[in-house]
Amino acid sequence: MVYQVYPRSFQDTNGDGIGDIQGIISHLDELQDLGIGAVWLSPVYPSPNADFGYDISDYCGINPEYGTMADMDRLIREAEKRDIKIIMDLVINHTSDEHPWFLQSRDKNSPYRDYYIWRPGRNGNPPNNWTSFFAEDCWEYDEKSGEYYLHLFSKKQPDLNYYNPKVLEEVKNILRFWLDKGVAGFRCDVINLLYKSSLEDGKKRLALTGSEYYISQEGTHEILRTLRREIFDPYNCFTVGETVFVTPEMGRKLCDGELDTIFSFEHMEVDQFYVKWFKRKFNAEKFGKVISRWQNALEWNANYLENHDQPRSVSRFGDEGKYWTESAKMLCVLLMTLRGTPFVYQGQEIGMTNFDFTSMDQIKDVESHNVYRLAKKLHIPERIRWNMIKKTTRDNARTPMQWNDGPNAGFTTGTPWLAVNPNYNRINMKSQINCPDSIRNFYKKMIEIRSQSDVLKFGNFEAIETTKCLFAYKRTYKDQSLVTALNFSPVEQKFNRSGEVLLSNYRTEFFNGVLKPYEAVIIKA
Ligand code: TEU
Ligand code: CA
Repeated sequence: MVYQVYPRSFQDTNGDGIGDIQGIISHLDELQDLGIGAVWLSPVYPSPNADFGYDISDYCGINPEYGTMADMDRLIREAEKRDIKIIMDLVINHTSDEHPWFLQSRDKNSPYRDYYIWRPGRNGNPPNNWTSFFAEDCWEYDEKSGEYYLHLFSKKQPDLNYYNPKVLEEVKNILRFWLDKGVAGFRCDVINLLYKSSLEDGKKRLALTGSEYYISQEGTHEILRTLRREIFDPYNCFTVGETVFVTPEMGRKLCDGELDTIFSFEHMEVDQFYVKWFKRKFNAEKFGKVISRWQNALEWNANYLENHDQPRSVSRFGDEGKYWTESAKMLCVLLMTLRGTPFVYQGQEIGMTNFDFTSMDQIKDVESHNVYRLAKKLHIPERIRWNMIKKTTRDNARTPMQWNDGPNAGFTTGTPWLAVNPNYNRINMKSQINCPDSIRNFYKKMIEIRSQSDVLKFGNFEAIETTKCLFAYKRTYKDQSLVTALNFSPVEQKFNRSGEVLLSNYRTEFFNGVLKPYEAVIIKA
């Protein structure tokens, strides 16, 4: 089981309002107590923070805001003492525009020119019609050399050029550097986009024109097979790919001799119209069907309901009001009873919710600002524009971790870089850690049950029932089976089975056919 830490928002120890590595170390005991096997650290490398660490200016350093390399070494050692592995974030589709490679690349005659993708314009326009993930042009003109560079994300994140074999050599060195330090693996950022097979105009789309030339191309598969052979296998290192717009077929290929597993996105898309900014009502039936399809498609999934890019799951798929506790626990059961590696995002284990943002200046994320600007350009009315951002902004997940009911939820003694959710009086770690019925301790219990159950770890998956309100499935290993039934609604639901309960968010005894609001049951079958 992997626990994702977003270091900037986890725990500040020196009062600058920014989480740091010492802060992570200070909570390792609690994480061990929760029962986790690994921590995935969102980027801690030096970065100008255009995209808070996903724009890296030095792959083998530590951002001074977060501490020093000595702190990092200590974190690895302290985690190891507690049997916790460290997984680093590997961001190699792009660097920061302040990375020394890029600074030199701006000079046409530099040996670094070909580290990036430079092209002349077309009659004063960009080289092609592609659009970026962050709602802006994906070509930026550079005065210095009179050409454009490609950036699929912000203009401060120029894409690397994998036609240049030197780039992959650099990547191998970065991987060796961290593996030699004792990290156990990598979460590989947008790893299915590395290789751009052509730079011609793409088919016009509402979002991501050009993507047919860079999503899961053969060149990317080749790169991953090389890394697997030369680095991942020799170091016995774990890899999970973040693979956007991946289909089951692409996923199978990426997990065959390339990565160990991948994050797919389809289940994050059931509450949207075409792009994530246009939200629609959550549909549990669709959700269950998508999850089942992926459970069957891959040998081993990376299961998640939250991360630093997604709004909070209890606000989205559960009920942050009346059934807050019940629905947060129900989602925990879902995550922990699927086949694959469960990933829990910081704060998910205490049921943290979305933030009630009231204005754009509370929001720090570059993506949100770009989308807001674009929506204005497209004359989308202010009320709609604001609603888009408020519900979907990635900052919903990035507000500081709520440790206690003291000032700033115990995150910092200074001014937090992003506002703390005012509900920290009600939702915080301290109030939950010693309360046996809390969401946090439900996670702990569920993690323990999972770790002791061969059925939950190794069993196959079979969907039983998927309706508007109910999702039920069976896991089987050898001659043992467990049935999980989840009620995604505030109304009682019939589920025609009975049996002894292994775990539920309502009962300890026998299940007899009726699920309470947002109830989850695991039944011995
Ligand atoms: O995200 C890739 C990605 O495509 C999205 O999920 C992204 O969050 C965006 O919202 C798309 O609309 C990864 C990282 O997780 C993200 O934090 C980075 O900003 C991005 O790559 C660029 O490195
Ligand atoms: Ca700090």
